[in-house]
Amino acid sequence: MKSITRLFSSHEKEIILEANKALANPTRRLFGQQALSLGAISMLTGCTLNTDDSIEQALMVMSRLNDRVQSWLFDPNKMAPTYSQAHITDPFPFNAYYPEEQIRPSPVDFKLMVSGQVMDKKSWTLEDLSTMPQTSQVTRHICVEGWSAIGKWGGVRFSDFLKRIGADTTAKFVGFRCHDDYYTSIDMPTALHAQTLLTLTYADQVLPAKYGYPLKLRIPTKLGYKNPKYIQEIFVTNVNPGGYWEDQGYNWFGGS
Ligand SMILES: Nc1nc2c(c(=O)[nH]1)N[C@H]1C(S)=C(S)[C@@H](COP(=O)(O)O)O[C@H]1N2
Ligand SMILES: [Mo]
Repeated sequence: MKSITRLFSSHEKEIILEANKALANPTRRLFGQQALSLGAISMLTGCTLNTDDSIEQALMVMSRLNDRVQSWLFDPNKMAPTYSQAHITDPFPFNAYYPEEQIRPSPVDFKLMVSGQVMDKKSWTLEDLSTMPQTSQVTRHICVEGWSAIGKWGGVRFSDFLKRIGADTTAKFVGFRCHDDYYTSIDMPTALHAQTLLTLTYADQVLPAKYGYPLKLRIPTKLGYKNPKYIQEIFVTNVNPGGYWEDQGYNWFGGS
């Protein structure tokens, strides 16, 4: 994954450029609804869409508008599909912003840090987490790069964890900082969704290094890049913390 340019084909860019021309030339505005609405995008975003850079800027603004629409459409009661164990993808693919040989092992004396708008900021060992009620699910992980795979993850329901630490669930965001300097964040309704799990296992085994030891947040209602591995710190906030890919133009809401 590189920049936002990969999300839009040159054909789509042409349409946007055409729309911008139509906006500049009133007679061309008569050419159909689509061009007009795309022209409206340039008005909404305040960008003159005549270079690649300005198109990217406009698309960033659109992506933020799109976040609001997506979070409004998100149904907290709608479940992602689950599968039988027979459907599990073996081997499950590894992915990160670096190759597998460059995985940095997490420290053995690991403690999960908790910060921001929560009552109890004590750190958690894996043992502490394993004393909480555990659940598991077989779901499909969908990567924006064009592959998907089915796997089994187990751990603590994230809503239970948030309740346990006294998180302010009226806050807007939950952010994640990871051992490999990756970071991401999710909206509170998704954090509280019944299928969002703070996982300690993959295929009933302690999470292997490549799948995110010690902790991975598994969110079957979101794309792969919204599922942080190697979690070091979880924080609750009203300021959108962004994310590694999100800050490079990938859609922040990232629903699948
Ligand atoms: N810490 C961390 N988490 C991450 C990433 C990463 O590079 N670092 N990549 C994301 C992306 S893009 C994908 S598709 C999944 C891949 O998870 P997997 O290796 O278990 O398939 O992890 C996500 N979480
Ligand atoms: Mo991904």
